[in-house]
Parts: sequence; structure tokens; C-alpha cells
Amino acid sequence: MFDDWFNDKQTGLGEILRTDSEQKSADKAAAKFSLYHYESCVFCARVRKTIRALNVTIELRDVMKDRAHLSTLATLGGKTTVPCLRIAGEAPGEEKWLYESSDISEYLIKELK
Ligand SMILES: N[C@@H](CCC(=O)N[C@@H](CS)C(=O)NCC(=O)O)C(=O)O
Repeated sequence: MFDDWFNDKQTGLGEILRTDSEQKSADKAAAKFSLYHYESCVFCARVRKTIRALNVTIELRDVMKDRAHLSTLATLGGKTTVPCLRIAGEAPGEEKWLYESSDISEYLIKELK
């Protein structure tokens, strides 16, 4: 909905070109993330734009469309605010929950660019 408000200058990323094996590594690294969000949230749109600019796939969990995601976010993340990035840990229960759109975007760029 609002995703196109944010252009490439705002994400700070140009076009990211990868070889097949680099893309595989980036996709593998991205698989440990999922983004709790909802469509009309402008802060979420900013993070979705960063994800697209990074040219990776991150599972999107819409808390409005699926109340189980909202409940998981509240219980395990600690609050219902979106966007929130779930970072899977080595073992179940070791995941981390990162709130704040600017912190999430900065973290994803650092990890995946
Ligand atoms: N400063 C935060 C603002 C996030 C925010 O205000 N999210 C709203 C939706 S746009 C929200 O989740 N409100 C409900 C809640 O906090 O439970 C960010 O940049 O991520």
C-alpha cells in the first residue's frame, strides 16, 4: 500500500547484483528472519522496501490477517508493536525480537547486503 512511498535513495541501497552462489548465501542468511507487520503500517512499509531493495526473501507474518501471529508477537516478542523482526536462534526459544523500523532496516542491511 505505502511501499512505493520509499524510493531507493531512502533505503540507501542501489541495485544489488549477485552471482548465483552469492544469491544462495544471501537467501540462506535471510531464512532465519521473519517480519511481523501489517499492510497499511507505514513503518512496516519502510522495512518491506528495504527487504525488496536487498533482493532477498523474508517471510512476512501479517498480524492483522492472522491473529496467531499477533499472539506470538505479544507473548514471545513482549509487545504487539510492528514492525518486529524475529531472528531465529541456534535452538528453539533462542530467537531474538528486534523492534523499531530504522533499527530493523539498519540490521538487515548490515547482515544481508
Ligand atoms: N517507532 C516505531 C513505531 C511503530 C508503530 O508505531 N507501530 C504501530 C503501527 S504503525 C503499532 O504497531 N501500534 C500498535 C502497538 O504498538 O501495539 C517504528 O519505527 O517501528
